[in-house]
Amino acid sequence: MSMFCYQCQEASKGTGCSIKGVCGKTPDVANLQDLLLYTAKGVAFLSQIADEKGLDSTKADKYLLDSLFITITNANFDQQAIEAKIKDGYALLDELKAATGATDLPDCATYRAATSGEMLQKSLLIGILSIEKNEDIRSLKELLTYGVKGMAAYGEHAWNLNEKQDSIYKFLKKALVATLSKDITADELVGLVLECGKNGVDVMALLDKANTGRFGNPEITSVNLGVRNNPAILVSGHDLRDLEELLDQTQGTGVDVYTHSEMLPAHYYPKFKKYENFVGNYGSAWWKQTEEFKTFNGPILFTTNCIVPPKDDYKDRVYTTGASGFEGFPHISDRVNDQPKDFSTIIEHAKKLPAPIEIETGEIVGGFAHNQVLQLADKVVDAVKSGAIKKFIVMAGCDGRMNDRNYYTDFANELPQDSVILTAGCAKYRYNKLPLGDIGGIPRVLDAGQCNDSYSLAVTALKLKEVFELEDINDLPIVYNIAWYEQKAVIVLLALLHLGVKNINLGPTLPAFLSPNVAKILIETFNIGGISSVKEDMQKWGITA
Ligand code: SF4
Ligand code: SF3
Repeated sequence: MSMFCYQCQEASKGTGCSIKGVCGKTPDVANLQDLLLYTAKGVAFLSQIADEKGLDSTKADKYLLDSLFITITNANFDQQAIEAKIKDGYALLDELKAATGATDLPDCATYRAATSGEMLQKSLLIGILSIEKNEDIRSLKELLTYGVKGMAAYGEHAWNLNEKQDSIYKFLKKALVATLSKDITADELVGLVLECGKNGVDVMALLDKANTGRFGNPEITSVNLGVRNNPAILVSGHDLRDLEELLDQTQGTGVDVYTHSEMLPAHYYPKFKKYENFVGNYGSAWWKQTEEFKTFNGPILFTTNCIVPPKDDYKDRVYTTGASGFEGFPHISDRVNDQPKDFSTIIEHAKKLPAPIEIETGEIVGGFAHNQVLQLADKVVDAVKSGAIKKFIVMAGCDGRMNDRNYYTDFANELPQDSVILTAGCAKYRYNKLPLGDIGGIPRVLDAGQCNDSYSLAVTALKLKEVFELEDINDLPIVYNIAWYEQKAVIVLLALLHLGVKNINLGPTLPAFLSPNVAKILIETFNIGGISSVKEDMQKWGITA
């Protein structure tokens, strides 16, 4: 076994990647990510002590967000960048050790590799299979760790927009330190997993505040799928501040900007509508990038995951920034003192390249985040009362490349006319271009936004519960058919559980990191289930034509 990772839905053979990642991660990159996580745990340990002493934790908090984000599926494949982050961690550990005067530290807080070779050697000793032998404890520790990784990603976007919340970083440290414990019990870990869900709600609310505070409340918007005849840059990932700065810097240059995959919802925000060169959305979900980037012709900017190892025909025009990285792609440096990043290289590059080739035409409609849906509340309530809407189906989460995800397209197609899909995340690309029509002017696919905007779906559900004067959120006519892929979906799931949502169906497969006993706890406590065939599931969930 040259590596071990089972954090995403595409884990090899449904159990884990042990030779090379299905995502394209090499063993060295996977192992160094393990070492980065290990170093981050050391930082969390010392930073907790610093917190107790009332010392400033800004640097450690940011380090933890960055380094956890780097280890998320498809975010960073750049060995040198990961090594550099580990070294930054060593410097920070030295600082924290000196500032706190702490002694009796765990290995992750004291270990320092002197060379790249030593890093790789050490990384082989600290992977999850080596450090936790009990299958159930390991499963719970990883569930918690992945939840925390998802939190870190959302926390980072909020931080970039200057929205910070101490309790979130404190929990993050508490969770990471708990995974170091050799005698923590399964019950204690279950408690932390549930607490993680609460912090998941908090971090998504914080990001919602950051995004809406700066860019306005998303509103119903038709997004163009076609192209114009100008050179252009394609922006992927989730970071709206990066997009804003790029748009500012492309003004008057003759370069257009398009969104890809999870960046699509940027079009729903009022602030982004003022940019005349912000043309539309190009292509679909992340995994289609190897086809779509070829025809786009211009440079592509990744602000976060999901990167697929590139094909030769476009690899010389891909850039990364933030937590994302790939060996050989130029990386646009971080902000210094909150000043905008410098996107001039990618803009100059775009000017030399031809305009995108059109791959589709038409428009898609989105922008149904909580504020917009609440404005439509009367209409929605009337439609429910009159029986025009009988069921809402939450189909949020991630898309992925496996064929069995056709299930979600078939499911959307088979739904009766009196049902409405509530979506968020890149899962939407499985059905957002289908001609599903509307119910009295309410589209049958309501897209709230990015995966973090699953928060919006929860706010909408809570509001409906109030309007219909129900005791329990589970009494609403809502079915949860969630698709997952990476660790942000884990925090979304834990957040929904915290809000009291039960009967969530998770697909296309249950996580490889759930041991049979841990899966049993989730099934018994929350009635979480998997999916089977469209027909059987519709029957099971009482969806009838
Ligand atoms: Fe495998 Fe997923 Fe881990 Fe990549 S992130 S190595 S595909 S389990
Ligand atoms: Fe998508 Fe990667 Fe999960 Fe943000 S872009 S939802 S998979």
